[in-house]
Amino acid sequence: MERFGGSKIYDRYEQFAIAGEDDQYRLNISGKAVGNARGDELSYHNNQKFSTFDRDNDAWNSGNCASKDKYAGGWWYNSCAGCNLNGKYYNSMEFKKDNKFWDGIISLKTVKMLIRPKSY
Ligand SMILES: [Ca+2]
Repeated sequence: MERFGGSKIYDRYEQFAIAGEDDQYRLNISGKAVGNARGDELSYHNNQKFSTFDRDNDAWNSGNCASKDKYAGGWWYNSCAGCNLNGKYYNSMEFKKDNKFWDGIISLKTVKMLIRPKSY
């Protein structure tokens, strides 16, 4: 992940698996996260099904995280929050400051998710 300004951060998991359609592409990660990203935001979403704007599979009972304007993208949402690499692109490192949002969202300049076989 690259921040605006050029610094790069990453997280690595020993296991990253996604279930099939019958389990709504549930996320399964394990293994100690290695990396220099702040915290381990992805583990918060572990074991969640994938949600989209028209498919609410998240753990938030009051609505659909994927259809909220501040997140605006499909992800393995728990009860929203945490990280979302499919989130809205703000084209700036600035926190979103308008009053519609209760907290700040930081947009990253670029992100990549790389997966390789365990035997690699
Ligand atoms: Ca929900």
